[in-house]
Amino acid sequence: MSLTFNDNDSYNTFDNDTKIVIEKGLVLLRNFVNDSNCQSLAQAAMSIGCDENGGFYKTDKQTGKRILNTGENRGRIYDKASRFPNKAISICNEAVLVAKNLQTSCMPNMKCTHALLNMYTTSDGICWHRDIYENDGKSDHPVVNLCIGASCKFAFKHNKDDDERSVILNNGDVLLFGGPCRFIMHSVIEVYLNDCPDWMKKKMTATKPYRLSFTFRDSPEVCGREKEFKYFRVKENLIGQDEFQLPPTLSLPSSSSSINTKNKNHCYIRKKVEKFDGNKYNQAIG
Ligand SMILES: O=C(O)CCC(=O)C(=O)O
Repeated sequence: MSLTFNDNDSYNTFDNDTKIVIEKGLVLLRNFVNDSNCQSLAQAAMSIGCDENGGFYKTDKQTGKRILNTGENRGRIYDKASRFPNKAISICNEAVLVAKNLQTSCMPNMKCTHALLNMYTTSDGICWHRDIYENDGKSDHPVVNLCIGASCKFAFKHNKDDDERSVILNNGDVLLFGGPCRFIMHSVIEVYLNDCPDWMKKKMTATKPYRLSFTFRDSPEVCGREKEFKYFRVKENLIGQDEFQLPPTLSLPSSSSSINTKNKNHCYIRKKVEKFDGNKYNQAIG
């Protein structure tokens, strides 16, 4: 498939208003990828996702029907970087460069070895977790998250008992968490399928609106072992989250002092209202 990309992404501009250090190690790059490149990346993602072997779907053994491979409303593909469009990897590299150069960002470098591509087909998001597994990468090098298609509410906090903070991620936004935020707890609280770019609403394809996230990772330890991480089943695989201890080299920023509250549209704090809900915890996870 030939894809067209253009060079008008916002990383080619000097627009600093769209580059936000939420706190040390947590950077949001608004509208980083232009709409037409997002559309091309979505096209490429859907083509990878339709792959009979290793796409977003599997065959249900009981019904023989094609279902999403997480068993939930989300399709998931984890693989080496070379399986994904070169443009996606270069966006990741540019985002790291930009984030590193922001004063106070404390963002380490990273070399993208792998990517995880999620496709959300309903408003269901992903439950609270930390990216602590081998395929997430062992170092404090950032996880780079590119949002395409429908928007979502993405929440984060350092500790279970902290107040939840969140940002709305829109088509073309990139969020990086590395350094002191590399192991931050995060969750996609909700996907807003109605809030998506025009090209997704148009009847170019039969698909309904969806959200894609490319999350790029520096995980050289799993090179050649990608098959081991092809599936992630919540009940069997979401282990060790409660016992997780931050590596001693990574000191936690004090919860509220470093939060960027300059623009409430970018980042806001929500008072904690929920109790721990075991059922919710067992929802889909990547
Ligand atoms: O889809 C997202 O934005 C987040 C995905 C995520 O949390 C993960 O893959 O660990």
